Amino acid sequence: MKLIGSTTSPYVRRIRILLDEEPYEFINLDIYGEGRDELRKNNPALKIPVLEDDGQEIFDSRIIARYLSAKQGRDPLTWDQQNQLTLIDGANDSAVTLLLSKKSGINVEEDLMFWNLQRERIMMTLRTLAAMVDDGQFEEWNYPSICLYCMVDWMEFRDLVDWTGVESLLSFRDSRKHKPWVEQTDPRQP
Ligand SMILES: N[C@@H](CCC(=O)N[C@@H](CS)C(=O)NCC(=O)O)C(=O)O
Repeated sequence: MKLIGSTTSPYVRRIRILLDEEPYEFINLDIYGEGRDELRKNNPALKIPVLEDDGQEIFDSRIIARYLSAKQGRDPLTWDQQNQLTLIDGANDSAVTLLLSKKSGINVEEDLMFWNLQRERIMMTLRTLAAMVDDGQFEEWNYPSICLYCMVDWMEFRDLVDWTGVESLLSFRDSRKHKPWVEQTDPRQP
């Protein structure tokens, strides 16, 4: 099994944590630099992660998680858990858009419809997820919790969010820092 990704991507990190003790090769690419040709060869959508297993290529972390879950004979996620993933992915995608825009030299703090929509989605989603954390919905260390952890930790690492009013998310993150594979996959490490 081979996982193509990067050490900084929150979508790749969730799969690395999910893979746990599973033996696999990790290909760490700089997708905006010298690793781009390799990415072009592996995913026409030009996104990471990509999983390769027994000649089968799988794109998108959500589908990779489904593939691994089926392979390991685990129960599928409930509809409520699927909704949690949709919320996490929505906020995470908007945050990636903000980061790439910033890296392109765009001022994302400007009062423009597109940036306002991204910021509104991020904050509304984070408030909903914080309430779910307070309600005990992320107590179990399962795939939705892993995804929430990776998103919160990445947003803090990239300094993309004002955490006022959603501090529960940081407490959630802080209390799970020592879970298996979390420290080894910290994006702050080289
Ligand atoms: N829905 C995808 C999102 C993956 C994604 O956006 N990955 C980012 C890295 S954090 C990426 O490859 N971005 C490249 C780009 O947007 O050009 C998944 O869950 O795998």
